[in-house]
Amino acid sequence: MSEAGPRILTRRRVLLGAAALATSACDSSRPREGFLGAMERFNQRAQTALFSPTRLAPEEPVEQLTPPRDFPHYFISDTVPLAPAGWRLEVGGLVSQPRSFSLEELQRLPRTDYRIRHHCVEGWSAVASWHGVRVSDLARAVGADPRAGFVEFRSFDSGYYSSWDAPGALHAQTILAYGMNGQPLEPGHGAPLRLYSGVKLGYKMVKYLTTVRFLPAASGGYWEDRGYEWFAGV
Ligand SMILES: Nc1nc2c(c(=O)[nH]1)N[C@H]1C(S)=C(S)[C@@H](COP(=O)(O)O)O[C@H]1N2
Ligand SMILES: [Mo]
Repeated sequence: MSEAGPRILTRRRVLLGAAALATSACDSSRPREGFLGAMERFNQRAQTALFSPTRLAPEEPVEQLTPPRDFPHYFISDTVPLAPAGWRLEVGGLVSQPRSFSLEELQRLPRTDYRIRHHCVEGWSAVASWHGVRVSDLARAVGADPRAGFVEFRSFDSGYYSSWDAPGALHAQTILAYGMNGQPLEPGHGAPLRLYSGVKLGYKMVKYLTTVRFLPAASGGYWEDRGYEWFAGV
């Protein structure tokens, strides 16, 4: 797949100044340097300060559901990535009990359900209901160190990955989803397990998960390394 430069600006970015409007991530091959890089660092600080861990993305009414066949499918591999036999989720980093989980083991942890809107940086949005286990519940299960300010998510989709600030990752609406619209997650949407959230843009929600690591510093991300905003809050 290919993604064009960000065509939508988050409300906060618009509020934060017209200067952001004058720039496009496509203008520079090294968008993190110079003016745009300075703007991103400024935005990141401002967005982190504005982020409310208790604010919830609005639940959508059932009439707003996007017909399932119209919900786009994105993956960077040439064909739909399929889970390797014996798939397990590895969880490690700054945790007291690093371990791996089968899907059944994850499904025995508390389940969270919601119906919210997805925002892709390419300009489309769509609504689905999602269910899975909160990253915060997983963090508790492995004894994540509160000093881990970042969480990294990796996949078996040609190395696609992302890293999140801990407040975003531990938000009540950030889950490792194993179901969509009441059904088991389909391969096109990231089976067996994907990240989903009400607080980030689509490219932060890594599908086809393999590992979750609690880290003392941010790593990058597939699109983030190509100049997309790292914080990417909605
Ligand atoms: N592994 C993986 N995760 C990914 C992507 C991807 O290409 N590979 N694309 C991201 C983008 S840009 C979006 S908008 C959402 C799309 O999720 P969907 O395919 O279920 O609509 O997945 C995100 N997670
Ligand atoms: Mo996206």
